[in-house]
Amino acid sequence: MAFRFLHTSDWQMGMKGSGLGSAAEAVSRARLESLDRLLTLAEEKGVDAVLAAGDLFEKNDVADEIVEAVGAILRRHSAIPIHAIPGNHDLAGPGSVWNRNAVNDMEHFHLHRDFEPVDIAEGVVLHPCPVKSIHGQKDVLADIPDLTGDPRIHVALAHGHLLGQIFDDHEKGVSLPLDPAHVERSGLDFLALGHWHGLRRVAGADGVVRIAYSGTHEQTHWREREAGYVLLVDIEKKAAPPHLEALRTGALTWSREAFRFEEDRHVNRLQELLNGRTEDILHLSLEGEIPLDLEADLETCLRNEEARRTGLLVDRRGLRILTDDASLPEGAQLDPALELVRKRLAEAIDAAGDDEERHILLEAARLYRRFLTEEARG
Ligand SMILES: [Mn+2]
Repeated sequence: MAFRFLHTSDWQMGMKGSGLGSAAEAVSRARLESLDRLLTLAEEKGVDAVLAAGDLFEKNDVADEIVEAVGAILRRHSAIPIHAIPGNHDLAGPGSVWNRNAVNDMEHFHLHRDFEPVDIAEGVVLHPCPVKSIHGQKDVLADIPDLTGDPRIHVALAHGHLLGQIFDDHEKGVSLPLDPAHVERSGLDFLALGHWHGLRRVAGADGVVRIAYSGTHEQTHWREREAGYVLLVDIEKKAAPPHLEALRTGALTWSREAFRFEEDRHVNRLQELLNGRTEDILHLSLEGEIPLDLEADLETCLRNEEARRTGLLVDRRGLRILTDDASLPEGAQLDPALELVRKRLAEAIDAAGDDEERHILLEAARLYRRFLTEEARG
């Protein structure tokens, strides 16, 4: 009575991807395509079930077209049963996304709204632990009874924060505590978790991994580590150490880079770094100082990068563009109005009272200079 399943969670369908800019649409589409890939993997690997540990939707008022797209994908893969629980993003109850027809009427898809153990395969019992309240303070694992004397394989499905683990601080204020000690106490064979977006295997005192976060199937943010996987889990028999294999489902690759300008006179060094980064979505922090003359080259370089990637986000907060009144063009060829602005700006920079005022005036000078350059180009 071996049990083979895929463990997944946090599809976050309908996530807007704030801060992703023009890449948001592509990321949203990728989440759907990766679900299709995941369910194809389930078929190829011949699993007995797919266990989905919550937050499959980003929110309960997600757009109909997203729900319908998810429903269509699930219906395309109807041979393998899928068992899911609501997470803190997609609670069951009135107004739940799970009440909509597109995802509510499938024989192979089971949303477990209650803590009711169910036989999901021969000799295999699932203990669903749905999230009932986003502020839940009760450890839902505490109610799992002592299963040590039962010869069947027992797997639990839960969503929350595993206590005592040092994870990234995602969703501060959400209290869904899960004590890993309940796995050993109850004799669970496996605890399939959701809520954290990166893949994590958690070993018990005996060194055996019986607890894992599968992470999201398609990365949602730069800070996520090892996101974009599904876990293939094999349990040979009751109390046997589970065998875990991470399978890649994510399509998009992400990276985060910081670049500091150090007396650079051209953008070659930055370009070299960018050429070495093949990731689809890149977050670039620029730091240091550049002369005003370099700014146009920098902007061209960034525009080209943006064109060849799914997404590029540039954080310029650490970058200073150096300018002074001498860098303002000579007035001879300017019309009188522009010459007057140039003169006033130069005087104001000279007379600037503090760093902040000077910084603002230099920014104005920079914009003025850019305006002149664009005027000259026609
Ligand atoms: Mn969650």
